[in-house]
Amino acid sequence: MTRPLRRILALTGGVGGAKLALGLANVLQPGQVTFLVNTGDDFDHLGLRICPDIDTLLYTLSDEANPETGWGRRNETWHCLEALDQLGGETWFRLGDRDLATHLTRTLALARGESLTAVTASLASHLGIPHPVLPMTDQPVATMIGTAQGELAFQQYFVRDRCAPAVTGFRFAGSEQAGINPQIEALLAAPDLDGIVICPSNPFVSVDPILTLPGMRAALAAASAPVVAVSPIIQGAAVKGPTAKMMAELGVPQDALAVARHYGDLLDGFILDSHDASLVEAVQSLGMDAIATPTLMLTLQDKMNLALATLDFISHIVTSNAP
Ligand code: FO1
Repeated sequence: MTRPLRRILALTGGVGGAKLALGLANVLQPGQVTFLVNTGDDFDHLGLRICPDIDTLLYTLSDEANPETGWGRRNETWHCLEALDQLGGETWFRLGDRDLATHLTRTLALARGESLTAVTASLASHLGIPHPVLPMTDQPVATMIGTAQGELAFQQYFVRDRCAPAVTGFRFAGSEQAGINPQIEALLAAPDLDGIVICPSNPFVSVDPILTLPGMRAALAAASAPVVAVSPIIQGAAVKGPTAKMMAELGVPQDALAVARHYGDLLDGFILDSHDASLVEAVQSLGMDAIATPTLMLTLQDKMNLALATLDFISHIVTSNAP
């Protein structure tokens, strides 16, 4: 017999993570799921504070996301960017007219002294999102990409250089001075937290900035809720983004097993795609539970199905761990 799950915490980064987040948001009640978002991608650009992963999640949860790119807003226009180009401004990072309203609102609020947590809560509320969306920290953390040509700031590597440079390692500048968002710390200690989900985001640049925050791994391990990750790799390839390319460049095998090994003893369970069912036993031999289920999320129904499968898996782990 399994009992209904109470509260769930979902760790998420960019576009891949936001898909499962949307599934969870659709199958859970408001108040049942909290989203913990990577802020290592955040940067200052054109005088504005840009928080790409927060905005991708906010737009996805409010049905405002651009369906072609997964980031930015739907029905976007680019008049400001075109005028900027005419004036010789920087246009490699594409900020749409409607998207600019978010960056303006955030930048002004931060300048007034509001925390990123407060600004994000206000944006989420104005976009009609009933679930808490929490930045991993209120202090600035900047993901830096080590490459053969030297270190690059994340968006220079990701957008300007289109992930072309071979990566040699990662650094999360400011992480040592950053504190875990206090609301996350409280949730991790809450007795009704029943599950922690690591969404299928890039392990190196979307999830590791979260896990590297001082005390985060220990707080996740100390939580009574099981930690379950969904593989961002299917049959050796990433659905979107540079995860598989990074694995090859780092000399790590390009498969879902390597992702499970990367998270290691943090995990109680790992979800593989059905196409990788042959890896279930190898993942279990790492000392965690494992299942294989369809993880490719093309439709809203796919996202909800994966969310339900993830919650079932958590229930199964909770039940089998019960005294
Ligand atoms: N990604 C791109 O590939 N090109 C862009 O021009 C771009 C602009 C952009 C603007 C606002 C925003 O919130 C996100 C944007 N992204 C863009 C996506 C973003 O940089 C990455 O997807 C994430 O940082 C990786 O998770």
